[in-house]
Amino acid sequence: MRKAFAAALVLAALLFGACKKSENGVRIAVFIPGVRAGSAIYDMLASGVEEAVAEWQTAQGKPVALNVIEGGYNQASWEDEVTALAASGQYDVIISSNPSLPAIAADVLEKFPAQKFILFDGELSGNPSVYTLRYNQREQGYMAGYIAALVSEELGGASGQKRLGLVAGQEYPAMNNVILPAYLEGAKAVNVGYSVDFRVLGNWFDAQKAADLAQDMINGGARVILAIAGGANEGVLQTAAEKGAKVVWFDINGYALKEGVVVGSAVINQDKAAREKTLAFLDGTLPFGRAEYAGVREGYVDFIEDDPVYLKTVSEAARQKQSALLQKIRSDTTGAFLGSGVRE
Ligand code: RBF
Repeated sequence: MRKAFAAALVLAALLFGACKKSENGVRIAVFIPGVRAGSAIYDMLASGVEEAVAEWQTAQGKPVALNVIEGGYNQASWEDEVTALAASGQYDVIISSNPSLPAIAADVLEKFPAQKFILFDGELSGNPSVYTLRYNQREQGYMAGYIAALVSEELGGASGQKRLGLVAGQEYPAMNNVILPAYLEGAKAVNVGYSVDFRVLGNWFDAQKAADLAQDMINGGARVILAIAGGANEGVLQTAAEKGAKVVWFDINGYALKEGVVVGSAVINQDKAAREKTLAFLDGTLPFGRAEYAGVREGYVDFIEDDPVYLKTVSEAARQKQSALLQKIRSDTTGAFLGSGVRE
């Protein structure tokens, strides 16, 4: 049934779309593997490409057609959806962001080898049709763990429980092998006694279940929780606000989302990356075939420490320590401190 549906999609795309490519200039598809609203990593992807397209059109006076397609939460359908986009022949490039996209793109390319892909938050090298940019999430996770533990120390006092929370939408290699261990490592740099209560939601949208998990973690002694569950993060914020717990935000600046509750923002500048790489594609200078890896020193991973809400919410002592960590990562040009990190 699924195969028949995919075949029908492909056929329809071939019949109706094949002759349109480049008739009116460059055509770009942004494939959101999920839903844009509530998932900052996807919203940054789309807005970065949108910015690049607007800039390029203004500067060059040439039209660029941009189509942003939401793939939805059914991950089993993503490959069919990307296949249909490639089969349509309508797009000079498909731009997306997810650790699972490189494998999907590689499969699609076996059938449609002319398709080009720009993929963020994933990694694939040596395929001449694919450019990838993966972020150093060891740095991102470590900075989140460090601030979480600094704040937890102040909330719990010297004898307080040394337990932090992490809610993830699902388990995946970058989470289990990079983000979670780095979060713990950062916390242990504050005090070796820290452990992480790691909870998995099973989806990226169920705010009620995320709220319940947060409640459970708080009951278990966690005072600070890192939220990496897309649209469901809202539930973590709500529970933390009600119970006097704190939240560390990931991917974007989250301080203003719940003033006084969000105590850290370890961010990825995916909007900047999407803008730059789309412009490079339009210029014809994007190095297809390459897998790039970038973090704090390259300007794609950061910790927001100049937000007035952060200044108000977090003690000066904790902020100074966090700032010193950021400086240490910035000046770690030899990779002696965090290095490039474990990537798998
Ligand atoms: N992150 C989100 O914010 N929203 C999502 O819908 C989402 N879906 C994902 C689906 C899969 C299969 C995988 C592997 C990851 C997903 N992520 C999602 C996590 C995302 O790739 C990234 O790890 C986090 O945003 C932290 O930077």
